[in-house]
Amino acid sequence: MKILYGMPNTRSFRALWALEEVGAEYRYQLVDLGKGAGQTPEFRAMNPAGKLPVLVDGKLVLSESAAICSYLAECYPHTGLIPEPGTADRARYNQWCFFALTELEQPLWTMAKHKFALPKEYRVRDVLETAAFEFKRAAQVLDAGLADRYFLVGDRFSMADLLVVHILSWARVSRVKHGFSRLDDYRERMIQRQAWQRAVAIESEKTGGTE
Ligand SMILES: N[C@@H](CCC(=O)N[C@@H](CS)C(=O)NCC(=O)O)C(=O)O
Repeated sequence: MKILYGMPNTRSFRALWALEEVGAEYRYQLVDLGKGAGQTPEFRAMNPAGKLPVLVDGKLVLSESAAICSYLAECYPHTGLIPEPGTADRARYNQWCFFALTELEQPLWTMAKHKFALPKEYRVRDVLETAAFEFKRAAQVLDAGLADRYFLVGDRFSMADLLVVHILSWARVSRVKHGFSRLDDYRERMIQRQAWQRAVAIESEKTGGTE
């Protein structure tokens, strides 16, 4: 059985949602980062970065949320959550996954780091405005990409949508505005998925909160 090491309201939600999308059998192992559980020797043996999520599947110990989502999609090909390798759709899928992590998420992460995640002495409040500007610029690219589309790739939901929707949700709870109503509508459509709702319910059970 697969084991997901995660904590509510972190990027491990992506892996949790992905597990629900593919219908995998898994156990959710809570790692309380606030209590230093990411820094224990046991956890760092799995992920030297001490970060969540980590997925254990037999002998495979995998970190990086996007890698976990793509891996799960490949393990359950009948779900169609990742396009076939070597196709234009797969190339486009990769494009959006890399965009999600390097362009859309990074400004949000920069804001989070400089508001609370970094030790106080490393926080620079002046970068917040720049990061907000960068987030809007990335959102504009996403908005254009969705201009005539229901999903990011082809005519079905993929893990690329999952990553991007998680990031848009992160912006929403952090009250970071992008100003594109099409992105709000897109997010709203995607979170109607039953797997998203099950993942939210699982996290809520653990915390009383939602992602
Ligand atoms: N690029 C990684 C980032 C993982 C990451 O930064 N996770 C955060 C939670 S959202 C974490 O575990 N932070 C703990 C720490 O920085 O010590 C991914 O997408 O999985």
